[in-house]
Amino acid sequence: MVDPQNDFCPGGSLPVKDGDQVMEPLNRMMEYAKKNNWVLAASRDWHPKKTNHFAKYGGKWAVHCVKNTNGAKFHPALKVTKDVMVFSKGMLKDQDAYSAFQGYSKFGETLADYLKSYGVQELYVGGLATDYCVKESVISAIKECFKVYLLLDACRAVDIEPGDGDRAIEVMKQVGAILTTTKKVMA
Ligand code: VGL
Repeated sequence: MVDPQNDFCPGGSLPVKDGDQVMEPLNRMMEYAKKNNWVLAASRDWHPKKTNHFAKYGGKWAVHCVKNTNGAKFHPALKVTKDVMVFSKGMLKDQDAYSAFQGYSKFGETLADYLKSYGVQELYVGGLATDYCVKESVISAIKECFKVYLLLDACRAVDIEPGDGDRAIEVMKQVGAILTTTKKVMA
């Protein structure tokens, strides 16, 4: 689960249209995953107050997901239980860190190391936002040799330019991601 955080949802500082609607399919997918004893992981943007990721310090974005703020919390509808390992990213002042694979757990482990330590070979990916962090995470995952299923109903795009989300999906498909939905996976 990529960055299912308040600031990327309606009412947040960098809202993605219908961003909150990914929580329900992600919750269902987590239940299914738990039944199958799959490994659960979530990334979160965890920025310092001042970072050149933010427009006011030379970057691209409104201030969002500043560590330890409400905006950085996981959306309250998402059932983040203790068995979800959290990977924080973008903690340096000069880092965008769009990819979940740039994150670290509270034990200092990277996502790739964590997943590989469990022998994980396939990932089911959803979250926010399709055209930034989901896309970059999927590209990293494929570089790390995971087989990637993109859960189309469980992600939403920023769409700064109309069509960005659809173009990102096409890129993910081109690099080898399998396009699917939570319903198809659970059927
Ligand atoms: C994201 C824009 C800026 C994302 C993060 O999670 O996709 N988008 N920072």
